[in-house]
Amino acid sequence: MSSKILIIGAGGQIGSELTTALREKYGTDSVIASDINDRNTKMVNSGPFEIINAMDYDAIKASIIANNIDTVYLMAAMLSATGEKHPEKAWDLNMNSLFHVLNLAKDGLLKKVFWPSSIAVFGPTTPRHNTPQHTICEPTTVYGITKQVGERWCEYYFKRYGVDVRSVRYPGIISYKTLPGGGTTDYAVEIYHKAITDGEYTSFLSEDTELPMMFMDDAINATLKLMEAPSNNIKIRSSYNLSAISFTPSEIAASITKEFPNFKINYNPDFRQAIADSWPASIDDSAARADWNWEHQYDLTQMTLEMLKNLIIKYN
Ligand code: AKB
Repeated sequence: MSSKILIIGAGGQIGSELTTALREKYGTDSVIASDINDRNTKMVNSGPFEIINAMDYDAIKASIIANNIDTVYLMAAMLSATGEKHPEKAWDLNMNSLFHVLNLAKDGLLKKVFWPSSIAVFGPTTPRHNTPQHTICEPTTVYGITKQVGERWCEYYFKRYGVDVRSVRYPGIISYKTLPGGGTTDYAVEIYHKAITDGEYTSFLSEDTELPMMFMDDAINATLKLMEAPSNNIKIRSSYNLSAISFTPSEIAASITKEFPNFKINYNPDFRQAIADSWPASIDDSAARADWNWEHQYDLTQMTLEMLKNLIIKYN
């Protein structure tokens, strides 16, 4: 029998593109999208959709039973920048939703779970360059703390209860189809929009802040690949390092200037600078490449061309 999937947080940046990809792969009716509201109308109208609050255990359980779900992608989370404004809410949302899904899997209602972690699990004491899979993790944001603790719980549920939970540590994800919400890496999406609409952009990170990033297509491919890999190949049950490209605001601006010579970038760092300064500049993801054949496709130049080409169409 083919798998029946529930995506929690399907209206968000990664969730919405993941829903489309999973529907293309497994069929529209096999993938139930859910979110706390129906604001993402494209998502709501593109196939089965339910309103589910990720903190509502009963609602998640009812949907799993009613729809014969065997796999959950838990994409709802409060990200790093918003999390610093609402630390307790970030803790409640990010941890409770994870426990609900892990417990439903432990109770035999699910066969497989995907839960995203983040480069935010690392902190200022982590080696900044080519950050290893296993290293010091002393995150300084509440978002990073929830992801680090979540990773420990995922591994615990796998070892203690045999829950098939899989995870990657996403870097900043860049897409022309959906906007990110409340992250520190959001500048790398905003800059492309502003290049088209205003011809200039004021970055909230300083010009030489290098962070790990990835084009959305690569992030979706990684997610699908990880979830399709035979269980025995998944040697890491906390979360896999995942890497594609690293760049600074001045480097992404230079890649835009190649296409739009008049594009201008200004710098006005805000509270997000301190978050970015606590994160790695580049990531060693050799374990993901070895265990489930992960490889990325897009470099900075290819990503910039793809972003600009599609945003020109969108704004015209
Ligand atoms: C954020 O900036 O908070 C996220 C992330 C790196 O997890 N994009």
